[in-house]
Amino acid sequence: MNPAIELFTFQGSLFGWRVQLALAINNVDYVCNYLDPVKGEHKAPDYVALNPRGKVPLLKHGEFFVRESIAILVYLDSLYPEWQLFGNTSQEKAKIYQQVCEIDNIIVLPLFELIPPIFFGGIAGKEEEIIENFQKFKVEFTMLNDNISADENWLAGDKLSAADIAIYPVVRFVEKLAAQEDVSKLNIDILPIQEKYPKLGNLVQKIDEMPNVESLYPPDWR
Ligand SMILES: N[C@@H](CCC(=O)N[C@@H](CS)C(=O)NCC(=O)O)C(=O)O
Repeated sequence: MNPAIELFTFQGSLFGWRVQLALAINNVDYVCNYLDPVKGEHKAPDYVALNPRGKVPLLKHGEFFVRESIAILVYLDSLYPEWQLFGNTSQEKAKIYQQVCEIDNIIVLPLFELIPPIFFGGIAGKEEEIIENFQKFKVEFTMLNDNISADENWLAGDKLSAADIAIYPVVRFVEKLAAQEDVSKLNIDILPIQEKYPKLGNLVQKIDEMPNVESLYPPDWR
């Protein structure tokens, strides 16, 4: 019998959400261990012994551990070859990794500037910086939207890939941040995603409609 799959994540972790999506869409049973970042559970010695970086997500499969959301997706995709999240042909693989690398090396970065003031510290005095960071998303979302071809509907090819799974939580986070009451007064003009970036909006909507995805939406965001 295959060993159980265990995931360590936070409720509402952008990167953990990717792994949860892949497992949920494919109906894989797994044990989800939610760590509490407020209590610093990800820095506790027993967790750091498993993941020396003290970050989530972390996947445990038997005695094997893997961290980094994309590396976890690669591992799972190899465990379940029917998923084909990383393409088949050389060109499909290249296109998917190109998009995933751009998401993690470029597109996601403004979130690290936006999340602390908007969710935790307060935006007073930081309005200009907030607007600038949303502006970066507007540029990137326009590019992503333009790159989705009308007949293929996905970021890198004609079916769901790791690139789509990687961008989904980013879009949901941007939506959530832009909808905060104090932020919405800054006239950022990025919402609704469905109207401003219809093909990208359609992509996240299609993922929403996949099995079990709805239940992964962070409960305290509703
Ligand atoms: N590149 C990593 C990013 C992991 C990451 O930054 N996780 C955040 C939560 S979304 C975390 O663990 N933060 C806690 C910390 O850095 O102390 C991945 O893709 O898994």
